[in-house]
Amino acid sequence: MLDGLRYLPEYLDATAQAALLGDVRALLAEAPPYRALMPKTGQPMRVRMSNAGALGWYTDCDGGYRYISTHPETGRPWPAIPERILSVWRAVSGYGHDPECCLINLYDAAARMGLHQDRDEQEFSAPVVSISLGDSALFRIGGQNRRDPTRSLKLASGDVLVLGGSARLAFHGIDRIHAGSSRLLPEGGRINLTLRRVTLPR
Ligand code: MD3
Ligand code: FE
Repeated sequence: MLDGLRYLPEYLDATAQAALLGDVRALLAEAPPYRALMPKTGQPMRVRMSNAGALGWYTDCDGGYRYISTHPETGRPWPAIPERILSVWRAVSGYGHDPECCLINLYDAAARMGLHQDRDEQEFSAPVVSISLGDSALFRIGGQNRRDPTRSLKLASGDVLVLGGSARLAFHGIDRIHAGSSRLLPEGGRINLTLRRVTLPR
């Protein structure tokens, strides 16, 4: 059923994780994290976000889920996706074009992400690639219908997940963060990088 799910535990060693974290810190200095607002309700998401790449994922009260090319607060274009992050995509995606979006999700110990599908893109034949840094998370993934049975995976710092095939449109979410499970981030919490192709390559 989830034929396109590839779990690559400990894909990044400690040195690679530290290097990637340095890249992420530089990105966040350029494009500060913000709390996106859920469509209609305007309820702020618990997870703080930022983006790199030509297109950044965003939501607010009026506009709904979408991709935008500039930071909602600074008005500047999103910073480019760092080469080290692109090389993970090139090594694992099996897709012949680079991603357009690197969504950076920042979780504190109490943050969760409800079960959802990623379907704001035009290109679904490209996989989504996820890189976890910092505290472990309990990740849950089901099928293409919200009520399909789910299974859980623990995502630890350095793990990479590739979601292609039927997994690309599977419902998924983060049930909890295991505070104190990693020493990569002195401030604690978890960083997830999600790489996505948004438009159809021309
Ligand atoms: C399965 N992020 O940003 S990463 C998201 O840990 C998101 O921050 C979670 O879901 C996080 O949309 C989960 C793993 C992941 C990412 C994208 C997927 C799983 C996915 C897209 C389709 C199916
Ligand atoms: Fe998602």
